[in-house]
Amino acid sequence: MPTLPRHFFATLTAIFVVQSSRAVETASPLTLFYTNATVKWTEALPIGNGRLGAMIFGGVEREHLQLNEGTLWAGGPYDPSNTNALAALPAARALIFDGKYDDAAKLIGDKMMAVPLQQMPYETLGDLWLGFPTNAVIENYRRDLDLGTAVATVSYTANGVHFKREIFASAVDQVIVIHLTADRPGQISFSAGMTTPQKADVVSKLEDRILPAGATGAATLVMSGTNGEARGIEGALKFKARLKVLAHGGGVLTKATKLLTISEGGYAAGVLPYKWSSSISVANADSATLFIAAATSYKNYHDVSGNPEAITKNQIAEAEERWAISSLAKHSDLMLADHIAAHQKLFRRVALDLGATDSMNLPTDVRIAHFADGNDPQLATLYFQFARYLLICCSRPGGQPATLQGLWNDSMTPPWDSKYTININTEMNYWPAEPCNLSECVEPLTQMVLEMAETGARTAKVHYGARGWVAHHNTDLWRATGPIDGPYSGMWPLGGAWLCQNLWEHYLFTDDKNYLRKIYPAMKGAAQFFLDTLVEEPTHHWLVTCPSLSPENGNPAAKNTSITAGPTMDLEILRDLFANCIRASEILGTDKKFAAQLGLARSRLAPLQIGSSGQLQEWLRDLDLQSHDLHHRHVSHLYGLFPSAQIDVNTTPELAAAAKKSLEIRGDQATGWATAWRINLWARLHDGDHAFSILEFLLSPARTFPDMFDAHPPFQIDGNFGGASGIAEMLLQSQNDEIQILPALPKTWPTGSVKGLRARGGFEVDIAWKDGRLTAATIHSLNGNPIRLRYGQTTKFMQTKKSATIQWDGRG
Ligand code: FUC
Repeated sequence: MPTLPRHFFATLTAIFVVQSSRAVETASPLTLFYTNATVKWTEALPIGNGRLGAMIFGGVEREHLQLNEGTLWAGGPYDPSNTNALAALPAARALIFDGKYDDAAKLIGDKMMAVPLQQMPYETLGDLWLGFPTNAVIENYRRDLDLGTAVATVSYTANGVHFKREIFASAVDQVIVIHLTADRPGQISFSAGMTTPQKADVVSKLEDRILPAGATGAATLVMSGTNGEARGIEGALKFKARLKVLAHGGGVLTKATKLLTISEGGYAAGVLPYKWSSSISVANADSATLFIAAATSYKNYHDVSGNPEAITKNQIAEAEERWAISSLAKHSDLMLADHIAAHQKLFRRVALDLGATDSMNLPTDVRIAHFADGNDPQLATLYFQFARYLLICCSRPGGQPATLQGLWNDSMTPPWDSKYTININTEMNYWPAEPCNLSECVEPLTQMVLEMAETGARTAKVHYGARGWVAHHNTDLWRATGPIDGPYSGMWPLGGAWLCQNLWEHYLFTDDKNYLRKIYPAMKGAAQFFLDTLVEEPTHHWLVTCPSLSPENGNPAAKNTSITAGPTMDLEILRDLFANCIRASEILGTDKKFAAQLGLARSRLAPLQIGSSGQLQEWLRDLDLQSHDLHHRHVSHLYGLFPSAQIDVNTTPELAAAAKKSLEIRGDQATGWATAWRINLWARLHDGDHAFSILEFLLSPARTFPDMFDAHPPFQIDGNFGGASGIAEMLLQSQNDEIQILPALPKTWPTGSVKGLRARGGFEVDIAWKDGRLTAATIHSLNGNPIRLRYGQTTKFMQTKKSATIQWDGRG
């Protein structure tokens, strides 16, 4: 942050003109671009700084930024425990072991669900609208998003004047910045207003103090509001959004009047659902800069005493100082330069080249429609890098983890509340984080799990009379951990245990013992819960979970419920959790006795079983082929193959063959995330061509919106992240102490290279290949661990030194 006092700049006159030439290069191949503006949200382009997000529509006469702030959810701190649950637990178990699954489901639905039955939704902050003079002849329209700079640009020529809007969400300055420029002076005229469906007022004010250096006018719009109640939980948050407009040349004025005639023009709904209250107008400026700051009073899941007024005021004041410094120094643009540097620090770590064709000159939506034609390998690169871009934009240290929609949601009642579904979706969001070299982006997830270990301890005690902690299939901003929605999807106590696996992966990739020390109590608590709640099933006396379910898939032995005991996925997750805890206790030199208990319990867990059709069984009994839905989207029992590595083509070939059979039965096409999961699974089976054929479906209009957001449908970001993870798995795998180079390279990418992928054990790997053969692998050893390399059937064991680089050509 600048150290010079604000008055220093304020006393200088406005002879300093902000340069319109900025160091932004938007012609990079890693650019999404379109030749038309849009009014559809899934065609708008996302920016974000991990906390503030915007979707940019790019209208010529009416620019629209739909805004989000990561902590603006409904409700307030709450405890969803149901004090009737524990008493019903023995009867529910007895019914399940008696085969009376539907009766068990009824009892669970009546007595054991969380109160309230649903959690709190993530909500939109509102919208910024900019109205520009109409009646011009528009030429050369383009809107784009450069993934390499994280800057969105809208440009066009109107009556011979070239206009440009550059928009970015700065993680450094914690504001969204909009630069409006033209290639002739005096051309920037517009009005700005904000609307919101939240309970809020918007007021405008002209600056009553001396203007910052370089500005000829300044004005502010302030939106002040409170969040809403949901499902009986009162809203407890205050929030502010602040728009600052700085003009150069021309003037700024506020008007407490209606700004635009919103009913005219082609908005989807015809008329906007909200009312204006205040607005700002700028007339005939040479250029203008807008800052948007927003914050809520959320500090953490039990503390809502933050001061959004002070936070946003400071953010705007600091942004203004930085802007003035640029202006004074005739610097190109400090904020932009810092923003790009912060983004590139993460983004540039991985470079992927799968080949390039002329298709790259086509608009992105056209390319998506034609990906299956097979002539556009660079679109897969763009899709891969878009996911990395999205993760950087929606999951930065200090913020909230990526929701079902990342950071971007235009609704008060979004699909599945845009929260955290932890029976696959949230875990999938973080699959690319480690292999794709964005390890820092896991921090918000780590923080959330540590907090869930606190709230989940109460759920464990009240619902199960158990030690440790538990979370079911969803959580929200308030870290609610009870079983929600209904028994069919909600009565699944493995959500926390699975999330611990994501955290363990962070340790495996980074080898960071301090991190392990930090997460170990949460891992231990998750395991402790199951030591207390696993029960013996009557047939084989194996230890199983009960009640539980195989996520969202009906129990074939029941009429209309998923409720069962010991679904395969649960036992796979617990096999990992217990093994990880045992390993962690050894590394940290603690909890010997507890580790021994875990070892014993682990050996008694129901084993993986191969069914009569050669498939990996999803349930304790061989019921798969009697499934109510053979092509069900969830492939939960294949967790053991991916993301876990209990099933492996090299070490457990029979189980791998069974997993393959199950995958074939399920089929290739499903919802967005479920399609993406299948890519990862086929990559783990070392069938790159099959994985690629599924990628073709994922990257088609059926599963990818024009702005490249994944289509469940509706929009859900997990498919983007799962898809990028799948591409990474095709090129590099590192499970079971082995670095596998090009384990699932499809024929369609005969020649290419990737730089900067990460492997478990602390390695960074660059790979180049030609005509389908490895030409060079370069392994940078970050921690000096030994490694075994594999290319096809060739393996090679190597000792490494910290910071050493190893070259390998794939020969033994
Ligand atoms: C799980 C999935 C659905 C959807 C929802 C958010 O329940 O089964 O397909 O993705 O999460």
